[in-house]
Amino acid sequence: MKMTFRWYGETDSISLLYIKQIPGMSGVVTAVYDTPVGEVWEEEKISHLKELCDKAGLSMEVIESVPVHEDIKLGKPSRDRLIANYAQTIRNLGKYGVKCICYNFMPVFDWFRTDLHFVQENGAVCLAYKESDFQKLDKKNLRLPGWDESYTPEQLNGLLEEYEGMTHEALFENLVYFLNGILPACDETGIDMAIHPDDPPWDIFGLPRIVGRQEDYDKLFAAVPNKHNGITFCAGSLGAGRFNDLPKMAAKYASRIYFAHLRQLKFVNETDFYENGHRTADGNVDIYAIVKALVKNGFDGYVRPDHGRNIWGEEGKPGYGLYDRALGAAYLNGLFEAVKKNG
Ligand code: DNO
Repeated sequence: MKMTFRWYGETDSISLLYIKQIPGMSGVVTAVYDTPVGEVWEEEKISHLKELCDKAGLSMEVIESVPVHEDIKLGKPSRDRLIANYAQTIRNLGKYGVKCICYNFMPVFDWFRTDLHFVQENGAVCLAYKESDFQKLDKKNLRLPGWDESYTPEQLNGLLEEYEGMTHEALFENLVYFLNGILPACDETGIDMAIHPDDPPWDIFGLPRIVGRQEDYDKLFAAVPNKHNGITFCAGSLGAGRFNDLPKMAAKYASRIYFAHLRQLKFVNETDFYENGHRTADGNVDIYAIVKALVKNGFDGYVRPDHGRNIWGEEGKPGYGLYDRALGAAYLNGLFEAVKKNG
């Protein structure tokens, strides 16, 4: 296992030096943030990032994310050019030692929470999801902070219209088409693709979502068996779906899991939850059982602590402050060590 930490590039308020000070930290997970979605990431930008990481003594082997253009998800004619660009980005990343690319195939929206500043009783601030708040949202007028990409209301409405009538099956076929287009670049470079599950793992705003349950993965690997077609096992995303048995999924797909996002959710009723510290005892996700399932089944990929709370007065990016994620990394390092030694 290689412990990593998400770093939002030079504008991140958390420095590489601080990340390096976290015990057991082997590298960062980062991205080129200033290239429009669909364009090729230039080598100069990649090499600049890599140089900064090298200087800090941190590896840059995981990219999160190379975003997938909506035209690819929609299956529009422009997709062939965009897929060729994506493949070129993979080749460019391969030249700088990148081994794993995390991406997602969620239409329009990335991860979704109804509250980015939920205050817990002890004063810690975290992300939360409340079904009744979600139901009150007007999808045509959404402007939520925190996504990798956000749209103007006009762009958003245009996109939502383009997706009208999109079925799960059609979206799945577009995913397969995309993978078949880029996997030759993965075969050449050795880079593993790690699809991030839908968060939450169900359809939202009438948009189909296709990566969030065990049967989705079975279907994906049957359609595209290439070993570079793999998973980001995100405990928080998959765990939001109470139908998922996470340790079972971790065991079953361990050989396809190239990257694990480990984090905790605390349910307050059947549908509503907030994100908590990483410990197994602090929520409903059995982090211990997941780690055990991964280790026992030969997982040897990258791990990162995922969304943390903002604690000790920190006012970090929601989910991405320094302190609680550092505590998460320390906890996860301990768990992996114990499970490896004692089972
Ligand atoms: C949220 C993240 C996601 C993730 C993308 C991967 O905190 O886990 O935004 O980076 O879905 O493509």
